[in-house]
Amino acid sequence: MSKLTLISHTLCPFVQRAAISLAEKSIEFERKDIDLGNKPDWFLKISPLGKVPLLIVSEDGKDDVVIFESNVILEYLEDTTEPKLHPTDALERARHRSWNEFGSALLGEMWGYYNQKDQDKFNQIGQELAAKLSMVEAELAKNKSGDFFAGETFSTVDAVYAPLFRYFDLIESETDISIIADLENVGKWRKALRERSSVQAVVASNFSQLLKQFMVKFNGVMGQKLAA
Ligand SMILES: N[C@@H](CCC(=O)N[C@@H](CS)C(=O)NCC(=O)O)C(=O)O
Repeated sequence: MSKLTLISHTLCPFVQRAAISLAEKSIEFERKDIDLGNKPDWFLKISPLGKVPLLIVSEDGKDDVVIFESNVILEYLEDTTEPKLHPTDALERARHRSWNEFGSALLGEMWGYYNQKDQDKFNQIGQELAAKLSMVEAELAKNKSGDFFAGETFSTVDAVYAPLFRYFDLIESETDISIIADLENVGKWRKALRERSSVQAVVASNFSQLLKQFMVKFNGVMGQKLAA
């Protein structure tokens, strides 16, 4: 069995997706959080993009292998470990991968949203985020039962979106912004993810407070609302 080390950061949503998958599969791993504001030399040497997460796979008698990019880490875990979170049907699996890519794009937009200093651009990104999540709402409506992306079973898509929804949870609880609150299926999905033990397990108990401090520091439209 390989030894797995997840190079992480306390707040990183991309790290969380890998950690959630590992928790769902009950796989032991070592987590090493680093300071992204002061990246250690050993990290810069092994991270081609200078980003977390990295999954270091150590096997007896072999050189360590560094896997980077969170969706690739999820795929590696799907290829090598049980239970599978991906569907068995190839087309369904491809659909899940497509929505995982969409989830990465949404995280990019979320970053631009809470960084934004210009009120008009902030409003525009908010509308774009809401429009994209309406597409997710329509996708969820295809399920006959169950509140996860695939209905009853937890999948990698759940691991990918759970960290995104933490931003919305914080924003809705601390400001007057509720750009996706009227999306019914997304609302049920968010609740199911919030209650999932693997999702809860991958962040510190003061995560919301830390995330709030992080977003306030940017002193953008969102930061000012959160600080008020
Ligand atoms: N596409 C990458 C994104 C990872 C990413 O953006 N990580 C951020 C932290 S959440 C990072 O390491 N940023 C450091 C930097 O860009 O210097 C993935 O999916 O793994």
